[in-house]
Amino acid sequence: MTRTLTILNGPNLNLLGEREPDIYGRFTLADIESACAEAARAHGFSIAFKQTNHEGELVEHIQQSRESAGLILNAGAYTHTSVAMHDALKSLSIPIIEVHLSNIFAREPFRHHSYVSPLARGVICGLGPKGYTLAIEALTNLI
Ligand code: CA2
Repeated sequence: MTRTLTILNGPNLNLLGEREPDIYGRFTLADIESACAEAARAHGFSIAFKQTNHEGELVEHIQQSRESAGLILNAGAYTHTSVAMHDALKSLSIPIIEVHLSNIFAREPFRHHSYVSPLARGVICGLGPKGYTLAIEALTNLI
């Protein structure tokens, strides 16, 4: 069985560390990738870590993730809008963990609905970058 975990990040997450530090902190996406690689390695896994600002590309990355052992997904704003992403996730049989840096339930009402959550084995939000490494721990236990 493959020992790769796919970690996908949606729109604007490439801007981490540049703006809105009050909401998202001062770390960059590269910092998160390094922490994930280290956490995965400790459990005997490697990672395929990706970010896209495009909905169709996110759908393609989700389709390709079927080759991996599990998926960690922070779909950014597409979490709240994308039926195409929901349909792609529905076609997967690998476990999915949904992650958000911020607590989406403490923010605007339009962030309270997720097209990912009904298809996820678990949801982690509001814990900043730690949410990603917690998701790796959970996922490696599930696999
Ligand atoms: O809290 C999260 O992880 C989110 O997925 C982040 C998304 C937001 O639309 C979701 O509701 C919750 C936004 C990511 C934008 O990231 C930025 C980072 C720095 C500067 C501007 C945007």
